[in-house]
Amino acid sequence: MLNRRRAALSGTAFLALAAGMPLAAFGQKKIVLGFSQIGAESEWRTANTESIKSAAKDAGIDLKFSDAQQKQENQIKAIRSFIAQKVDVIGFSPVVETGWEPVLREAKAAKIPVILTDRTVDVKDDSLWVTFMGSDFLEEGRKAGRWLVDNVKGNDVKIVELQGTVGSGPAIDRKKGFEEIIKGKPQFKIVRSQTGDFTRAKGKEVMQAFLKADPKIDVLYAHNDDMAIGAIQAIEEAGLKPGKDITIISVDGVKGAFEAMMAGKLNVTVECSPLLGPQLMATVKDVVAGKPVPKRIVTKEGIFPMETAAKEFPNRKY
Ligand code: GZL
Repeated sequence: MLNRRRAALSGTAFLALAAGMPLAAFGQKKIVLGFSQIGAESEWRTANTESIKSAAKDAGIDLKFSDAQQKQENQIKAIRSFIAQKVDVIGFSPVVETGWEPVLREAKAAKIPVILTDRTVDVKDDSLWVTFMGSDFLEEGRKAGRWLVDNVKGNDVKIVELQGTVGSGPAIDRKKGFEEIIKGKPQFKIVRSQTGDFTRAKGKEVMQAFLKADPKIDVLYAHNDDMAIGAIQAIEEAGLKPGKDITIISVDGVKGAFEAMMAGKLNVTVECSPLLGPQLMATVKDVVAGKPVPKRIVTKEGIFPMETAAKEFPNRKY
């Protein structure tokens, strides 16, 4: 096998191949990236997928893309299929943090490096993945909490919370960061908290239940804009004014959130950028070339209150 290939390769390339580097490492063929995406549950996810697909095209990387419809078993199946296809690199956004060791060990045994994007995994052996690129969800939760403390007055502020997908990194850390800020401030109480699974439909359904159970709700903290937009529909159908009767704090910064803020129905959104495609492709090329990459790449993000929405909206890329 090596002899046959030796004829087609230069000396250094042959030595690198013999050292186990992929042919793609020295431009002998297109890099093949297998990517397992969570699903299409939100505007954020759609923008994330678009960023990955267009960046792969621009980078000349052969992308094998799979949509898991928010099911971990589908992501595991996709990763196994990428291993069988002997892709050069595997990338994925893990729908939840746990349950990944077995399939990541299979990828390591097959000598296929794994890049985590957007969300991370909770595994003991961090040699099972090369790098995690994505937002700091804990800080996003803190930003939401700080905005609340700075902008919502009163000595008995009742908060309801729409959590993201149970067990996912963003849901765990956005909750933790928010609670860290309101801890020791008894005027702020989370009176109800339930998952809306990051979708508009579920966000509306759970908010309807909250409104039935609690006539007095002062604030909604939603872990993403899609759930907040669903909740806005429920609040209006209950005859209340979102953004006025109930202050709404959300995360992502998608176009729908800016439109809601310009309509006066959403008070603030904490930015969480889905535009990870270019950074992912650059990192894939570095990994294939054997260059060192940082274990953690954090995306830089801001916060957009309602009063900034009209000015910022034309600049939005997702
Ligand atoms: C955050 C991402 C979350 C978004 C949701 O990086 O994982 O998943 O906040 C999306 O909109 O569904």
